[in-house]
Amino acid sequence: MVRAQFTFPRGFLWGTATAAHQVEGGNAASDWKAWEREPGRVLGAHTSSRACEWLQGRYIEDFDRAVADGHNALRLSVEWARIEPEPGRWDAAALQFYRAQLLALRERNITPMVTLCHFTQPLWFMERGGWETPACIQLFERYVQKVAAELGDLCTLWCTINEPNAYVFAAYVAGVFPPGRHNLLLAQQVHLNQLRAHAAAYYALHAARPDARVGWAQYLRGFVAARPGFPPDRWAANWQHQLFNMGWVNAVHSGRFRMLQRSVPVPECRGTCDWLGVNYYTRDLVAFDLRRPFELFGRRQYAPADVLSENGFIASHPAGLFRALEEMQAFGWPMFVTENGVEDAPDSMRPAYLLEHLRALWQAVCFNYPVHGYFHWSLVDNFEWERGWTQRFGLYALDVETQVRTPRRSAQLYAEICRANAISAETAQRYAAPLAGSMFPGSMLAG
Ligand code: IFM
Repeated sequence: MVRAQFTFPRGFLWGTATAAHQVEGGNAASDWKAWEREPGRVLGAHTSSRACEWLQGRYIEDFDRAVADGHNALRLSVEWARIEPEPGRWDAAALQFYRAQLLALRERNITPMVTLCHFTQPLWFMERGGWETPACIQLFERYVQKVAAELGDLCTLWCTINEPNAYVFAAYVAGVFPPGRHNLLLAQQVHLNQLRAHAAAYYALHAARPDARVGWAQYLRGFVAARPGFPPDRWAANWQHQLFNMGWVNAVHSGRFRMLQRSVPVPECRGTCDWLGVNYYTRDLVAFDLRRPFELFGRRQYAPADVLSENGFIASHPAGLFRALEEMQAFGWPMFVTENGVEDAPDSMRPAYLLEHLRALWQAVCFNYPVHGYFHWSLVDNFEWERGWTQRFGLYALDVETQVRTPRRSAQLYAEICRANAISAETAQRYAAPLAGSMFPGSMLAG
């Protein structure tokens, strides 16, 4: 067999991404803990409960798994509600808990990337109006200053806010995240306030640590006109793309934030990006639909021929990852793929999904797009928000009761890629034989 392989640049970061609320457990002072207690909020009345027991120290065994699998980076988040359970009161034990995590990563030569806000907030913050009022900017800044002072010596890569667009959609449009609102105008205000809070965090981190490299993780979803020859579909797809995907990106680039009814100057946000995180999972076909004002008159659906994940949540479209990176590289920022993955308990789709998305990533690297790492979502199955434990994104399967982790085949596949810093034809052949021929065309796989 020809020993063909797609090789990544030296020093490329390979890891997984996690979020505090989804893996730690016992997150008592957060808005999500309260939300989970309300009937009907989470599928099957599931709760995060002990999650993956990182709070009890199981992060150590998970970091050991990561290092054994050849990962050299890991993205995790710190929990604001744990660090500041009451306004202005800092919890020393919580800060110590995160210091211990970062030290454990350093001992294993794993580069940490720390997210400061991943979908959860302290309950007290939300009771004061949360991100709806401009006061959120100083409150977030104060929290970030504290984290930078306490943890800044242990981390360089900082992600201010995870997927602000997905958060705003879930919490203020679809109403499936706390505070469960359905208000487009408020959604835009929250998006703007978070953007300003991001900028304040950017400067706070740089003031505390000149070596800090600060970005955010942008959820980028593909939006494609369902009927490309039908202008209203193209209009609806473009609107969704501009407002959902590009709002923050354009604002940080230009210093102007575009809202539905106007555009707002945000000069303080301009340039607050040392790197851009791309979270890419899937793409939609968008059809114009007057009955969907909340979704900007676009009805989103997967194409009939799409390969869908276990619960139909994700359609595999690796070309969308390439396209996202292509569009983003025009801004000139270094990039990481900060999330990508698929819910798939039986691991029947994940090997091909992973291989095809990594090939798309490799193509982007070959085009000299400045992508410096990839973080798979996720290391171990974890609490998937309003879908509870019904969706399994882990390279390792989790038995929530016993906390036993079992590697899926994809854990091995990903480990081979991380260790080699490359995807070989032989690896593709072993994990996704039907795909290998198209990934490595010609006769090289024969014999
Ligand atoms: O689990 C989430 C994560 O918290 C944010 N990005 C998408 C993931 C999978 O749905």
